[in-house]
Amino acid sequence: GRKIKIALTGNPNVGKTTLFNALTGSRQHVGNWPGVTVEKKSGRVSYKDYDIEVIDLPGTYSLTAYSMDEIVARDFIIEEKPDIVIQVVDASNLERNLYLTTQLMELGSEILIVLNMCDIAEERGDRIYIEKMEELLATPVIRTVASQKKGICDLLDRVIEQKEIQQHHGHEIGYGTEIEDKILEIEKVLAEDETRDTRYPLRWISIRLLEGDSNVREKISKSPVYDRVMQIIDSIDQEEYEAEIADKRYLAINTVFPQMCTRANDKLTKSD
Ligand code: GDP
Ligand code: MG
Ligand code: K
Repeated sequence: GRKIKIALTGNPNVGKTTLFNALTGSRQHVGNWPGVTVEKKSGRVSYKDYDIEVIDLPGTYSLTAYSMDEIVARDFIIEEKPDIVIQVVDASNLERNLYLTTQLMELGSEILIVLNMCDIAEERGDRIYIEKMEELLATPVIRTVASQKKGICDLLDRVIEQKEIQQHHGHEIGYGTEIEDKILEIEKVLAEDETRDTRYPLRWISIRLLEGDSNVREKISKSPVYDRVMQIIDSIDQEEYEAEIADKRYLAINTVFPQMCTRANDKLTKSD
């Protein structure tokens, strides 16, 4: 069959492994990521005319390089370029899960959001407006209850559709004139290095450097333009930039979140 490679990502305890098992059954392989003691799980599913490879990435709250799990997850997404990155989201904890979404979008990957644990959200009386969510995030959104194997076929159908359409999904966040100017400045210098690893998006590297990401810094340390990039970084108040970038992400989330969801608690407060 035709090949599709998908990666599962998401915060810990959102049902990623349960979904992975529901998708791949016994066709699994467990090993380690090269060079590190982080577990790597991959598996296969044959669906319609497709041979789909599924990678269960380590669970992470963000992709900021605070842990080996985060580095493994983001390097895989950038270097192996899965056709689709599936973010498994806990529907009963949607807002908290969106921070990772903003970071995934910056990696430039095709994203599909799986809204898992819909049973819990429903039971509690939360309402999530799927079409609004798809529109605001510019990604497909599929409901699942992985522990009951609900929504699996819908998900696979959508994966195939997204693979065939190959249109870019996901909104990027704007960080305001000052930071955007710095991002452009760094991008320009980085682009002069013809030996650079082109799998890493220039915008992503630039933002990460402004946030003080030492792992990304290490990655470009052998570059002939390294010193010039560091001059730009040294010219800014790095901590201030880091805080402002995080603020802009939370602002973006706070803007879209109330439009895509009404929680049972919200309704109670309104009628008070
Ligand atoms: P992971 O850390 O993201 O890999 O999460 P797991 O797959 O280990 O799941 C965490 C817990 O949530 C387990 O006890 C699962 O049985 C449970 N779980 C997974 N999906 C669902 C779901 O859709 N609804 C409910 N109610 N529980 C789920
Ligand atoms: Mg897991
Ligand atoms: K794992």
